Amino acid sequence: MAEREELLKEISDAIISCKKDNVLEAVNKARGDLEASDIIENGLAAGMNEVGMKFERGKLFLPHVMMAAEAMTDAVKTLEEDMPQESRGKPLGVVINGTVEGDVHDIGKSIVSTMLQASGFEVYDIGRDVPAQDFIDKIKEHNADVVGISALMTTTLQGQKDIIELLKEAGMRDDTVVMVGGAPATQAWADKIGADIYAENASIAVNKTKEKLGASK
Ligand code: B12
Repeated sequence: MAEREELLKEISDAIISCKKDNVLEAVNKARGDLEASDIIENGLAAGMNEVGMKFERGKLFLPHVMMAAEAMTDAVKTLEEDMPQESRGKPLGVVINGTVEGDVHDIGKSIVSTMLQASGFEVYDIGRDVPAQDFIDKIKEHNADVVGISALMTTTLQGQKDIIELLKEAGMRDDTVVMVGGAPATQAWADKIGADIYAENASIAVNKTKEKLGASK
């Protein structure tokens, strides 16, 4: 069995190469040995972070980032098949999860949806570039316990606060657990806008949601 570190590095290097075939090959090689969540967080996402840094330094350009993003999305879809679904009679809670209006970044948000679903939550992923009012309407429609709000740009972060304000106006704030995330979000930001949960990655999001809803596992 190849070393975990070696397999993860191969995956992250493949993402950095921005070639879909390389990514799927490296992921398929690791699938038998490593858990899907490990591959996603420590292989694919690690590579994507590196892509982001190279983009910032002008070493990679937007078309490369788009190719890497597409490869990552496909790889996560493939890995969903490997995730043991924690099947219970009743879901641990109902979650609405989306990316704020004006923001098309959805890779991280979709990973959070996938991991919550695999952990026994009923998840409605409402997509990206979602108007604030749509979050409120979907929470009502599905009688959701939790709303996950993703924002990947400093310019769209404010959208998280807007949704909290709308929840207050609708008299729904006390009945809805608000969870925020995305690269520019921090615990300090979450505290400032009065969110209930901040999570820096999908595994932490699952643990904190379970903790908040009092779910045992
Ligand atoms: C991939 C990418 C893209 C792809 C997105 C594809 C897609 N389908 O998502 C494409 C190429 C389309 C893109 C476009 C743009 N991008 Co872009 N993009 C990135 C990049 C490189 C990686 C993001 C990513 O997917 N990371 C991997 C995932 C796994 O990590 P993540 O998203 O952080 O998610 C994890 C956590 O944050 C957390 N999380 C995420 N969401 C949530 C939600 C909840 C509820 C919780 C609890 C947790 C959580 O858990 C996730 C999993 O662990 C970042 C760089 C970076 N460092 O983030 C830039 C970046 C975000 N983009 C940036 C920019 C500027 C743009 C563009 C404006 C570029 C342009 N000039 O046109 C456009 C945006 C258009 C728009 N209106 O939205 C900037 C934003 C700068 C800023 N102002 O803050 C960044 C930081 C790059 C940079 N330094 O310039 N981008």
